[in-house]
Amino acid sequence: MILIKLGGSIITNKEKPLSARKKTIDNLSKSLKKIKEPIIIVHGGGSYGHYWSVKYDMHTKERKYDIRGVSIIKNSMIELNKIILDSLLKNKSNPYSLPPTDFMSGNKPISKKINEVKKIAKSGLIPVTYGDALWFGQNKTYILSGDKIMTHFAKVLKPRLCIFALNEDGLYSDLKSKKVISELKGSVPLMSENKMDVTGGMTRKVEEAIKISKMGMNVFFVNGKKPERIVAAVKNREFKGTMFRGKRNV
Ligand code: IP8
Repeated sequence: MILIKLGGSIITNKEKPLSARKKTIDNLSKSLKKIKEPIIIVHGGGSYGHYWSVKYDMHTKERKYDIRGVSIIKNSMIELNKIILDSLLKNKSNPYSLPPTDFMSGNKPISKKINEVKKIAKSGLIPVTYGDALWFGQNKTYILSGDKIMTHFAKVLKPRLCIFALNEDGLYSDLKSKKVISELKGSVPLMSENKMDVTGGMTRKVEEAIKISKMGMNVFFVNGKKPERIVAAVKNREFKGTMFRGKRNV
């Protein structure tokens, strides 16, 4: 079982509201078709969900946000999800759209439901879920990041590998030379942040990757614009990107 997060910055142009990178998505779909083991896809919000979250000042903290914003954010994520599903279908995969309301109750993941997702993936369908605006309770709502979903799923499903497809070659040891850290041990370099991102961008990804690797699983950061690198990593051929080696009790 492989868990793959398609980052919002790879599937959309974050500089331009509501712009999906359809060609990149198609290339990803074509490569993912070459993976012959069960996969689950999680995707981010990019210039869909994040654009509206910034506009309506909605964040990851559970609060009473503008219900108009909640509705519009949710709607935009369905639109982006549909673009991913259409691309997978067109490229002969069988996606199974899975809104996070199917496995979340408030801000808690429902293990029983997540275990069912594994069965869906094993049947040959590809569950495709995404970061979203969610109901919390008592008129409060919040933004659930796709990166958090990765951790929730990893904890229950124990995938063989967790992949984050990014708009970069991996984590850089310094931003100037763009030298990629091939394996991460110890401290994490500082990262610049994007104001377009309400869920914390790269910092959040690294945090979740560290959590997952501490649970014992390997996490791999790879450039989603070079989807053949995803296939090579899954087939254990070559790891061109940044690997967070799974270790327990660190
Ligand atoms: O891009 C956030 O998901 P992420 C989705 O995975 C929304 O952090 C609605 C902003």
